[in-house]
Amino acid sequence: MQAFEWADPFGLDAQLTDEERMVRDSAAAYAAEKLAPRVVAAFQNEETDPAIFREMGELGLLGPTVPVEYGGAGVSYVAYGLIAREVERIDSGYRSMMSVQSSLVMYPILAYGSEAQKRRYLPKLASGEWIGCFGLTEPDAGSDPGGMRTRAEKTDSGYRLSGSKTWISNAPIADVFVIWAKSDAHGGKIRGFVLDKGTAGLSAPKIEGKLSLRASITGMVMLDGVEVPEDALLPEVEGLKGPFGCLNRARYGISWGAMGAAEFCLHAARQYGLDRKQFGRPLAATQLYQKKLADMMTDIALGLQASLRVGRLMDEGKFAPEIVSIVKRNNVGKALDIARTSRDMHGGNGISGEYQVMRHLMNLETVNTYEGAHDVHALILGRAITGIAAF
Ligand code: TGC
Ligand code: FAD
Repeated sequence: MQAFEWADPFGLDAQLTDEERMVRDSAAAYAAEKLAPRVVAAFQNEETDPAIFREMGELGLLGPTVPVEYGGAGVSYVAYGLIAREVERIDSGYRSMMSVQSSLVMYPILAYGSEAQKRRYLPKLASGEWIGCFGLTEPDAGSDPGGMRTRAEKTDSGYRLSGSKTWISNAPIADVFVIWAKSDAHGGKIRGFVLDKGTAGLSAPKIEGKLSLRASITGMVMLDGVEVPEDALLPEVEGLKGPFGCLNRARYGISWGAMGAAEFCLHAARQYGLDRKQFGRPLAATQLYQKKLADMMTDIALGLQASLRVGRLMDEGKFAPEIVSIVKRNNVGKALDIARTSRDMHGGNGISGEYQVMRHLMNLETVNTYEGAHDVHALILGRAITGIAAF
């Protein structure tokens, strides 16, 4: 009989390849040595360190699934998920920085870009020399991106983009902007454009005062008649399936990442309960405390197995977007509950920055909303079950 391992009940480790274990260990070491010492102050002071992109780039953590010929590491989607899990074990904001760059900026250039766009952008994004952002959401188009107002008008030499995007991760420090707009020249269909920092009419003011994801900078993107050449257009995709193709990858990564944050909260609650005595015994010796730990461990173990299955299917090119909705919605929802329970189990100490669980809880509120809000994923699944769109 096998001994039970509470931190890995289903033997996830044994289901990975040697390469995936190596990627995970390298991400875990980086996260523990370089990210963990910075995060409490970065969150408190609402500061994003752009050097993190270069550090991650050196280790091959940016666009890890992108082929080596374009500067990526050419590893599996399971490896990508494992990176997200290790980075988000420290902070959802750091995972956000990594996953926007990887799934929302590098992926569309790889999947929908011209050869020239791939050669120009991907190596510098992979190394972290350039930082990217992804502009889909607008002030009046969040869950319903099909209602976007941003327009691309044809000019003699290219396109003129006008409109505004909001809640855009990395935008104020971005060098590369992937922007989705309705293009008059393509019958009003949504098209993707790659814009460079410094183009006249393009600006990205910071959104100040977030109470969540404070270590990850967020901004608006203002497009005031931005003129771009013809070759700024991503040639290989048209319609909402362009941005959604990117979101499938990012949402999948989030499903692993949220479990990393939840694992931090479980491990912290377990240790706190073993160390802290009340009524003459450790908190961990009480039935209620143990039940909470058992629920947390169960949800994490099930969530990780589900994400592993989705990752394997993604690597085989055989996934349906709805299974990504299942794991994004489930794992983030469970992580949010786990973070809240862990905060409670830490008593008064749970609200202090030092114990970190409240920071995870605050971050996960954003993670539950972005990349398709929790209820929007329920509606995607409801449509799949009934055949009726109830959005
Ligand atoms: P719908 O009619 O369902 O679809 C329109 C077209 O898109 C195709 N499609 C997909 N393709 C690939 N993957 C998917 N997951 C797809 N979902 C839909 C679909 O086949 C169709 O194609 P075609 O060729 O027939 O035109 O579109 P709808 O307008 O009814 O959509 C409804 C809904 C709810 C599914 C969708 O709008 C939605 O998912 N809303 C949520 C919006 C969202 O997730 N925004 C994310 C913004 S980016 C972000 O949050 C980054 S945070 C990152 C960080 O910091 O980590
Ligand atoms: P709304 O769509 O207005 O939704 C508000 C509430 O109504 C939600 O609870 C939702 O579930 C519910 N709701 C909506 N429609 C329905 C319906 N039909 N039936 C029932 N309930 C419904 N976007 C980007 O493009 N790029 C980024 O990099 C990016 N980064 C982000 C970073 C942060 C920190 C945050 C907070 C957001 C970011 N977003 C980004 C935007 C994010 O994707 C949107 O906030 C999200 O899609 C929800 O849109 P909304 O905020 O407009 O909410």
